[in-house]
Amino acid sequence: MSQPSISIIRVPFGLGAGRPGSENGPDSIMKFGLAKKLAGLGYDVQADSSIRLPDGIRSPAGAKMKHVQEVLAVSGLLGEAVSKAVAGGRVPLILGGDHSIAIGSLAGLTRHYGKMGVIWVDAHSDLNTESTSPSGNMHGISLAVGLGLSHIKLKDIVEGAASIQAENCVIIGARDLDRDEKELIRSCGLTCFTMHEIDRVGIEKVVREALQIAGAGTDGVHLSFDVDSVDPIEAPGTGTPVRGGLSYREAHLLLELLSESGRITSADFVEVNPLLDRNNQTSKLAVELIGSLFGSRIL
Ligand code: HAR
Ligand code: MN
Ligand code: MN
Repeated sequence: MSQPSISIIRVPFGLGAGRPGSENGPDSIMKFGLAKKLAGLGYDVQADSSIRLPDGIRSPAGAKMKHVQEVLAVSGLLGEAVSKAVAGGRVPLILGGDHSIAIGSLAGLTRHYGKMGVIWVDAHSDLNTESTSPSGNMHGISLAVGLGLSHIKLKDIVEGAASIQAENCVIIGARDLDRDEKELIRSCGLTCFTMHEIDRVGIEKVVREALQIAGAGTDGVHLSFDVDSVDPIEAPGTGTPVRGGLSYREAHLLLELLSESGRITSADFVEVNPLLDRNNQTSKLAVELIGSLFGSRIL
């Protein structure tokens, strides 16, 4: 059987984060050999797509949420590129950029998948809204947008898009949640496997349960992988590091198990910040982890 083809979509956009640098993530991940790695695993790789913020788009200064217009513009363009990849039978692999770019991914994907599961691997839950955000940074609201909880709706970004459902949505790796996010997690019906659950039952059981939740009756499963889910010892190059994260092996095993399941139909890898990295450790780790998702094995 031939492997599906992969469309790597670069999104060099970092204005959704509170500090600069994640806009350099895509080029850095590519520089450390992603396309070659995937080609070596037998995939046909299309890697020429890059989403640029159009000239002249600037949000008014002084608003609570920062760079909303820029995020919307990039989301629209990314959504169309993702949609085109799926329509062409290719697996979209989206390289951020900060995590606000997941808004565009979800918009493009939900045009095609009527009932899509989402596995959100992150130290954070990105479940703030315009009213609860403590920072005004758009990367902290992206999952809430996906769930239809923000003023921003996916259907206004890509025609034919729709919100995802909380019951098919799972967060893995959380350890830094704001008060309103915790309340929302308890009330909205999504599943959150914090680091506490991972410590107690192990990453394998957590991933199996996550696949059941995101995979039950769904026609696609999107993985949104924020590299700050990994412990800062292994992934220092990220804007909002939080100690106590996934170990190197836990991160790999998570992606290996997702790979084995055969259920993942698209993925984001976000929040790699080369300006904050040590010896390009985080970019190199991202290449390795993406390799695991697409079938790279020790033996
Ligand atoms: N919860 C905080 C906020 O809303 C911090 C978000 C942190 N950033 C991320 N997202 N990297 O996963 O601003
Ligand atoms: Mn995130
Ligand atoms: Mn995060």
